[in-house]
Amino acid sequence: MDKKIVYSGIQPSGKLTLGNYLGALSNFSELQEEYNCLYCIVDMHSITIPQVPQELRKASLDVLSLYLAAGLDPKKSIIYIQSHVHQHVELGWLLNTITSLGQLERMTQFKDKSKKVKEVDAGLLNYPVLMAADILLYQTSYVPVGEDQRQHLELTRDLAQRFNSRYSETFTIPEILTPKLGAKIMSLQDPSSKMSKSDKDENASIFIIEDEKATANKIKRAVTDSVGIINYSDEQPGIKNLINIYSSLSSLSPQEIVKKYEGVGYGVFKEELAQVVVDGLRPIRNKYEEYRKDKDYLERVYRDGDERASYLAEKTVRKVFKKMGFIPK
Ligand code: AQP
Repeated sequence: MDKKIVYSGIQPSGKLTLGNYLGALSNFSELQEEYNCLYCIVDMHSITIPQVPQELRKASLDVLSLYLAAGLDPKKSIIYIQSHVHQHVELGWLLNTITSLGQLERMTQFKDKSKKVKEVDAGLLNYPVLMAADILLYQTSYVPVGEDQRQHLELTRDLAQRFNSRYSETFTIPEILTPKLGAKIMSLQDPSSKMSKSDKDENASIFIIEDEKATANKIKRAVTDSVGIINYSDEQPGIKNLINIYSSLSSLSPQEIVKKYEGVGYGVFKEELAQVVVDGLRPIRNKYEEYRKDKDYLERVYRDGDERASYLAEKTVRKVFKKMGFIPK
């Protein structure tokens, strides 16, 4: 492998949202030309929140189909399922032993997600360590993820540096690759929290796969404000979020959008935004069904990905075991 490595993954923890698309998925395919890419369905992360087993199985194949529909090519990239490559869990455990508890407790996602569950399991706290293992296993240089994952990537870099200085140079230090606009897409119903596939309110998220009418209705119902003027300002977080969505799916910058809609009411703006979103998602929506129906092809893709990913992961884990003092078997 002479090209640099790109690594990313998405959890099969529900229906993927426009946030997942703009923050991650839509940026994956163009990287395939320049880098050696690994794209993972991170099912072991999903179980940090309770899952219904048959839904998890279904959602894993849904994510795989979306990867393919978004243009990921199994001949160019390694596309695989995390639980098939046991080295993720092995490296995750080893990295846990050099991770400080305080650093994990300070993670924003941990704080947010632990508020939403009755009982906080250790898996939720340790999630970023498994994520670090995912990335470090493959000597990754770049990680294309949304802005919301920056803190986890910082932890990954800290762990890699800590391991390298304690046991000698082992891991490549990865860098985050955020989308051009870089915005976190917020909930349509509460612009102070991010659009998230586990949000219970269906109106809060646009799903990549849903009826065009449902998409348009959700945008129509999106929470705005009483100012009545289209501004790109923190004082108007609902409108700002809609402008970010518009800009991410068009060639217009937020400032150009503000100019275009000067003196125009929210109703018209929302209607035109709905058209931009529906048009932007149409290509992936059209291709998705074809892949999702073809179970044999999906199986061939993930089996081949497993083989190629396992080979690379084993090389790293063997090196790490040796450096930490385990007797080779
Ligand atoms: N709202 C968002 N804006 C921009 N990017 C986003 N991502 C997620 N939400 C937004 C990006 O999507 C990728 C996959 O995320 P994930 O499935 O691994 O987990 P997540 O970040 O926790 O995403 P969700 O939708 O909020 O899932 P749940 O509800 O299961 O926790 C990442 O690259 C992320 O940056």
